Amino acid sequence: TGPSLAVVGVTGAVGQEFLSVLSDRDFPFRSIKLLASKRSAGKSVSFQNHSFTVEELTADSFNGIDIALFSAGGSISKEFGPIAVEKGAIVVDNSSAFRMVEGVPLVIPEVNPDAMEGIKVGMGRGALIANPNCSTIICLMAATPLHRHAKVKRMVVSTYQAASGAGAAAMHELELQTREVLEGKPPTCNIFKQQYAFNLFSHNAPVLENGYNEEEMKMVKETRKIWNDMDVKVTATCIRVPVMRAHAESVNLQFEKPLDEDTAREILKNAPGIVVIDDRSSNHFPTPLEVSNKDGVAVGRIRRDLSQDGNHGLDIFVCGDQVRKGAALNAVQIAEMLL
Ligand code: 11C
Repeated sequence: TGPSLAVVGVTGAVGQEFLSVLSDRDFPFRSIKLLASKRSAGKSVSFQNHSFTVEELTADSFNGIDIALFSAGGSISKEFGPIAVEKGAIVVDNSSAFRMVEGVPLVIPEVNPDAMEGIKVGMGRGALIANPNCSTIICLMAATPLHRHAKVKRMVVSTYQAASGAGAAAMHELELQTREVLEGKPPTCNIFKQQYAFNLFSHNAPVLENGYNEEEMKMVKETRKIWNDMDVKVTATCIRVPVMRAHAESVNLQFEKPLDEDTAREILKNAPGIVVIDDRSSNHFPTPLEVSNKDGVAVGRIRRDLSQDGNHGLDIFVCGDQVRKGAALNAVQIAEMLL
């Protein structure tokens, strides 16, 4: 029993994580179709102790599908997302293709579940729901409970983003380069144009005319849409660091109403999906390694921003698994709300 599922882009890092998360959460389904490009079709993928053959993604793939989880890049989503919807599937899309399209809910279940109200399996038509960018999800998981309490006026984010955000090939490149550099060999640069191991650099997304890169502008625009607040001021600097699969973010918040750090810590301790790691005496705060392969987003370094008047500013440091809460877990949580 349960819906019929399709996973599009199953051989990618997020695609594989979809399968782990579906298993871990005992997601109910009556059938599952594993889809990928022609290049990967025919490969066998193991899932819940069964071997599945990856099928080639075509327009016919979505006949009879209730929920389709997409993570195969924006162009595949643009081509096949609308076809799946036309055939009656509810598409949860991990790409940036539809995020800013009016009428397409952009959802973090802990933050704005209301945005997808009324969309359910069995409602008799297909629909599109977008999964936000990983950096946005991880940031807003921590910022939203505070925003609800004291209303954020301005948010300044600096990210330290892992290799996984650029896919399985980038993770492989980081590992390979690390070995090469240690062995005194020149590093192989296929995915990134510069040395990644033992280095860091501005996010690889294209730089726009305003000087921001696309990743940074996603944080600005997606935050406004998710919070349904076109006035909130957001600025971001996104950096790629040589970490395998969890993003870290420094977030500076300016509030409309006062919010002291003890109250903020209590709010965060009670927030769904958040783990507070904020031990000043032992200098123990969130790290990417501690959240890797975990569902929870960790928050620490919770402190008053001394540069702001009274209790109107806070600094926090956030870490979350990019592949899990930043992508696959968030999408599967959305799918759970469709049942
Ligand atoms: C990264 N956030 O870490 C990117 C990857 O819009 O879904 C995901 C890009 C997106 O590099």
